[in-house]
Amino acid sequence: MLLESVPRDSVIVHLNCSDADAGLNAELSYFITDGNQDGKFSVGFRDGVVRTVVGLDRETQASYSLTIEAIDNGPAGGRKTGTATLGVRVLDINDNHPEFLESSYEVSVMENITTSAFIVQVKAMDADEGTNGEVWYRIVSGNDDHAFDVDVTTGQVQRGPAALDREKTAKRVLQIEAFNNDSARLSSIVRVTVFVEDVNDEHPKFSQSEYIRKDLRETAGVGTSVVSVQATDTDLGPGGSLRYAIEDAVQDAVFDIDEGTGLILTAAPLDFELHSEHTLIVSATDSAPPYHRATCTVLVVLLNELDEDLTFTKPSYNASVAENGVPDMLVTSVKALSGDSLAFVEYAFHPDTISQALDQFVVLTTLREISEPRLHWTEKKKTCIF
Ligand SMILES: [Ca+2]
Ligand SMILES: [Ca+2]
Ligand SMILES: [Ca+2]
Ligand SMILES: [Ca+2]
Repeated sequence: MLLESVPRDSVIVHLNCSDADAGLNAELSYFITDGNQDGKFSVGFRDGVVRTVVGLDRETQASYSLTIEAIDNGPAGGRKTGTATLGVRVLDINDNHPEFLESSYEVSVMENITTSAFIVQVKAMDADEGTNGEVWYRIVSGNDDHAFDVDVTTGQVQRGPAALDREKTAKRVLQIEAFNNDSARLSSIVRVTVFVEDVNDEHPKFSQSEYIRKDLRETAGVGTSVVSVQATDTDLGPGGSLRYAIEDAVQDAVFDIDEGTGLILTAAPLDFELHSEHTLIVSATDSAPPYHRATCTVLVVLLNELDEDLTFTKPSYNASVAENGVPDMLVTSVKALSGDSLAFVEYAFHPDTISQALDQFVVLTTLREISEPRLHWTEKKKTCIF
């Protein structure tokens, strides 16, 4: 038995043949006559020492059966021969790396595969024998997040504890090592590319949770742009294609939305006096099952405009004053109401008011609540008609 690592020119055995004759008739010559086709062995012509000529390789040939002949030097025609068989068994050493059957591996998987789901089988062969040829596997790079596992003995790659996410990384590249688990640790590495295929697993996201449009004129016509909402969805194809809708208008439905662009328009006349602001719930929904949906709020605040008439509480007011009344005496109060929800109403005498009245009375027009403007007596006068 020989280790395959035996150096060249090593002595294997010293043949010890004997010949009962004397002189030349007993002088023996040795030859290998069979089993040495690859010339790995030699035998000393005279001394019968069998040696290795070159290094051996168990993986090429694990055993030899050498036929060795010994011939005496008797006269030609009368030589005697003897043969012996030398069995040589070559013992293994770990001198071969595991080698992957493929130069690289590529596979596609859906991003939502579950833990332990099968991904790909890698396989390496090792020409050595026994534990020297046992191949173990491990992932040496590309798996910092533990999205993959490889079975140490079978080389089966499966999903690990962490989920895959195409939106984060659509192509994963692993380096997998096949190795002999001994001190020599012969190994080789193969590249495994995993293409992560999309599924519709992302929800639309609005750029803001609330959009506010202030100062929309209540007289804005139908079709006026109000505000544009925007949502994004990072899935591919229909799973990332969004449609907008007004889900719920708390007040009357006076708005419409472009389902493709998210632009909100007025769809009916507005009226500050009816609703000074509008709150809408707007949704964005993707276009593939299971149809993920997100919502946002849109607040529209109207701008009041003077589109309503002012009316006095009475068509006419009558007041009497004593002719000896003193200046700054209260004569009467008038009150006007506005349909425009104005905070202030300003009062003044009508331009047609007669000049005597203008000389003798004054209307207080300070910007106060509309309730109490007062006419004041300024000078004696019997009657005033405004
Ligand atoms: Ca090996
Ligand atoms: Ca070997
Ligand atoms: Ca989606
Ligand atoms: Ca996706």
